[in-house]
Amino acid sequence: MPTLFIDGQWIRAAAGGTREIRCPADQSFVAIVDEAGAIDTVAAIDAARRAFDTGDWPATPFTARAALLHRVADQIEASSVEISRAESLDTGKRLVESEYDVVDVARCFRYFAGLSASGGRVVDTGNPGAISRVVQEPVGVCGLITPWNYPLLQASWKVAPALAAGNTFVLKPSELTPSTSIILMRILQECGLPAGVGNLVLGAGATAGAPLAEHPNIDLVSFTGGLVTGRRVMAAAAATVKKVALELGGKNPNIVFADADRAAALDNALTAVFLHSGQVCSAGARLIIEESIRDEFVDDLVRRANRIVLGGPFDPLAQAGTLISRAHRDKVDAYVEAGIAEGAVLRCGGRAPDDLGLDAGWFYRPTVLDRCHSSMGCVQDESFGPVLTVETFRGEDEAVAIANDTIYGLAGAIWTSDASRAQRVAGRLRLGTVWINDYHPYLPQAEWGGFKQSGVGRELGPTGLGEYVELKHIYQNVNPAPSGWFATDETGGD
Ligand code: TXE
Repeated sequence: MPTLFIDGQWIRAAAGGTREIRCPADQSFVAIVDEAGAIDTVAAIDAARRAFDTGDWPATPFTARAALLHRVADQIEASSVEISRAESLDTGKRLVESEYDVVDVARCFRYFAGLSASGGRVVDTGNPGAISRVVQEPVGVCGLITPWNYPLLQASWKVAPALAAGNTFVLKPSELTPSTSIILMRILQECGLPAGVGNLVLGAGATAGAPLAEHPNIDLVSFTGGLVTGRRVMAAAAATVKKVALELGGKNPNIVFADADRAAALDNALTAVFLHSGQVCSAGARLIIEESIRDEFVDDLVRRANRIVLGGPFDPLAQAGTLISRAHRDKVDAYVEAGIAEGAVLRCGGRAPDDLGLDAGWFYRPTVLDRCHSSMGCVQDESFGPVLTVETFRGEDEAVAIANDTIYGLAGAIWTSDASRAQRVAGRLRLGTVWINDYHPYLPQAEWGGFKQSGVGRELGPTGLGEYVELKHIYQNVNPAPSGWFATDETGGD
């Protein structure tokens, strides 16, 4: 079956290219999908442009758009088994994690279905003869570029608000994980999305993705992925001054004070960094711990990390899965090697597992690098793997200074039993999300995004919808009259 969806049709790539998808946990065959080139992406942009400029969708009443989003959420829930399985096969993540993701995807569509984008406000003109309104309108054609770690979830964070606000879009998921985006487009089609409103292109970033940042007919590009690619997307978008939203990951601090609930802090320090093998933009990859408790805490953490069971997506005993690709595992390994060369002490992991049955996958043992400090590359750079660096502090000021000493600013946590300290420190951290005595929860109602080089703009929440909205000021003089600013024929001039 063709897998590009352009102008309401499932089609093959113009040049006939295809790509084979294999499960990173064992290299088993998953699918062959079409590989778009720039020509296909431009065709998709043209379709989205026509649907926006001449179609009904942007002016469709919000209630009708919301009803469609609810139908999509229903269908996602009804297809949960198929979607979770497809997500796990593409990413290698454990099935239970994919199942959680599908619940969140449906929730995201419902949230944006309930958030009206058709509002506006009346402005006091100070003139009884004039009416002034600021109204919200869709931005236009949106280029949506997503990564491989949470393929459908990240697509839903963009597709749902884009549609809620009345935009049309071209979605380009990661070339490594296309399957659930294909299912999403099928569901959108079944739920009655008009032709051209939603389009899907699959393929490599440099060919299929780049036109979404460069093309003058794209009004907004929303990108989630790596920092280097994000900078490239932003630079390309500058040529046509399009709106840009970027979510670029982080190097997130997890600060543990000596007065924290030790058992909870320890358990969550493991989840913070090793969930999905660290391939999470908000992973708590920097443990910043009060010096007085460091030895015992880190010893316990290493003991627990050593016991984490790795396995494939359908292994019921597995607690963590594989990395996405050989290239990514090589990158993580090189990062650990560089950390050791810089003086970090390897406490556990630092290698692929020896377990029989895992040798065909790109697994990497949970790794702890001890005795780190913030001037080290392994603390500053995102590994995006199961690697924790450990730094210590004495006192609140030093904890804050160390945590903020990074180019990133996505998320992080504070563990303490002192509520006023928790609030004080939360206020001083330059992060888009701060958790207190918890790690990882997010809500579709609350904005998600980063300070500093973690990104531009926000996803989720009312501000997440706002990225997909343009504001227009409409001023009407209900009693038109000459302004008298310039001389009239009667009053002067040559
Ligand atoms: O992501 P890329 P990669 C981080 C993580 C990881 C690193 C690189 O540190 O190791 O990024 O990962 C598309 N124009 N994150 O190389 O390249 C690409 O096809 C337009 C953090 O896999 O950023 C894919 O769809 N698009 C992150 C998407 O960009 C382009 C999640 C992301 O790929 C493009 C993933 C171009 N020139 C990795 N080049 C997070 N924030 O959650 C590539 N793409």
